[in-house]
Amino acid sequence: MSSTDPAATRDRQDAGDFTDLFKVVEDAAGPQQVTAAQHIFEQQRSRFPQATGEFSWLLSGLTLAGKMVAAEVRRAGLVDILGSAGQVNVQGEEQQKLDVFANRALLHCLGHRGNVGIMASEENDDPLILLKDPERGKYIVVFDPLDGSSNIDVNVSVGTIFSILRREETNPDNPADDVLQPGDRQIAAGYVVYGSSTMLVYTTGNGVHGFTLDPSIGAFVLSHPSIRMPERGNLYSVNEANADSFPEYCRRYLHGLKSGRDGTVYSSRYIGSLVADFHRTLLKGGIFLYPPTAQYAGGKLRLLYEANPIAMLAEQAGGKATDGEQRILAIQPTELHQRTPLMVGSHYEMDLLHECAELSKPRG
Ligand code: AHM
Ligand code: MG
Repeated sequence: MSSTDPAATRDRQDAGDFTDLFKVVEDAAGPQQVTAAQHIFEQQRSRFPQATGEFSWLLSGLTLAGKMVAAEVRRAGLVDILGSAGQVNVQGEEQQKLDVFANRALLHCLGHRGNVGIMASEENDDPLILLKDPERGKYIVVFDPLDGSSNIDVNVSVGTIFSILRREETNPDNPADDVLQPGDRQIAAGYVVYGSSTMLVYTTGNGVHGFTLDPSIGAFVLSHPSIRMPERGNLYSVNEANADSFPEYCRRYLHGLKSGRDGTVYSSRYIGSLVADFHRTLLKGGIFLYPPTAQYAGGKLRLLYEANPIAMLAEQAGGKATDGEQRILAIQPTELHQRTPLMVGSHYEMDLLHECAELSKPRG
């Protein structure tokens, strides 16, 4: 039967399929900007027709928190001036440091969704158990509220990173341990980067999509649909001040890139904010590395709320992420604030790194 048949249209709408209705609206209104809220809802509707909308509701809590933090980051210089004059603002309230503000914004926006069972943040020692009943609190959200916050004072990009897990009640006596799931079990991951513009980049396991905050309407607008990381790049990103204590295979690898022996002239870029360094790597290709160092023998970055979400985004965009030995997403965490080495980037550069690591292993 034709899709214009009124009875068939009615049946579809009764079944919750409003495609015809949306088409009528689009024909009448012309092409419109797609907001993050619309995109999230559409993705859920088309992939999980039985979905209740709860997950979209949860994600909208994250976009709201992102907007609140973006607004505060924009005022950061002014807040500092007021803060230095006695740490009290004009309303008589104590000034909050931005990372404390960002943490509170996320806890507030997610804590009231009604479906988040556990939240865990870089800023809190222990996970926060909101709903003990896993049927009601069926999601776990883990986040770094303001990654790279030491860069705030010098006006350099910072970001918020998040990872969403389904609550699998495996530890009834100690629900906090439900957070300790390998990255492969993430059902969504993303970040907001507060840069020259504010961008939200997220995945629910169906590609990676980027949205730019349009301050004039206060909405994230789809600007980078279905992002693919280039197969190969010409940038590497690492804190070279630590190079003397990197594992030997990393030093050899970097030396190889710099030598130009495979015909590519590499440049180095290092911001010191993981979100910003990864965002560039995602769009331009190449590699980001934070290997083990003398100071951080097990790596510096945190597995659950830095490496895991970044690794899911990288893989969804066609790139790779490892700790030098195995896929980041395969690591079984044992602690909430566990650290890991992180190497993430384009296929070509990651395969080359893998070859160097294999060559360095003792033959036996
Ligand atoms: P933070 O979460 O306390 O801000 O620390 C993590 C940051 C990452 O954003 C960045 O990749 C790394 O630390 C930079 O470390 P270093 O200054 O040692 O190069
Ligand atoms: Mg961080």
